[in-house]
Amino acid sequence: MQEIVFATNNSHKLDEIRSIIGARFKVLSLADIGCFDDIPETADTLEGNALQKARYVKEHYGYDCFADDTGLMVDALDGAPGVYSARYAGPGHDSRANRALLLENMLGHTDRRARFVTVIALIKDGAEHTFTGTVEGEILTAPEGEGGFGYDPVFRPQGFDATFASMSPEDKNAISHRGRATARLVAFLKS
Ligand code: ITT
Repeated sequence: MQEIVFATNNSHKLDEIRSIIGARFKVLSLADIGCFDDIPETADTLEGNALQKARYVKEHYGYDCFADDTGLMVDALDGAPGVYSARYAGPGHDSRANRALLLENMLGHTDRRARFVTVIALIKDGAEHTFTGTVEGEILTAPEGEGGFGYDPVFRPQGFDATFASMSPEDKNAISHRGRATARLVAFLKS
């Protein structure tokens, strides 16, 4: 089976990607290759950050790999938290605080439209490629559901009654930003 490194420190992302492409590729984690670094993520675009993470692993560890960067773009907040989604409520990755700040900033807004965007950057055989996936939806006024991670409890995808956090992992992956970007990655890897 072909091996590929997924450059992420987010175990939820790793689980999602493995359940999407695990049958075809052996997806190695950063721990699997002995990388415990705090990989810099200092670009101001999703694509820039995804490339930065993938290049770091290639340069320092020599593996072909891919990385994703994801943002939640909220129309009423002029696209925030966007590329700063991970640290919206301050340094660190406190999803509960990020969700609370988002709901607070959305108080009084009737336009609840938002979208998740994932950009996956792949470095393979000396070339760089990017794949994007998007899902439209809206921000609820209170969290719903126990599953998922990050902003999932406050995001309801268009055409569904449930938040991502209320869906099974399979149902989320079938329509999600990461699921769509991953489908493009897989199509490329197969071609
Ligand atoms: P890596 O950079 O190590 O991959 P991260 O958690 O920092 O992991 P991102 O910068 O891509 O990942 O994530 C941006 C934020 O968006 C972060 O707060 C995540 O919890 C959240 N997020 C990412 N994917 C999500 C998803 O599918 N559903 C809900 N929230 C998500």
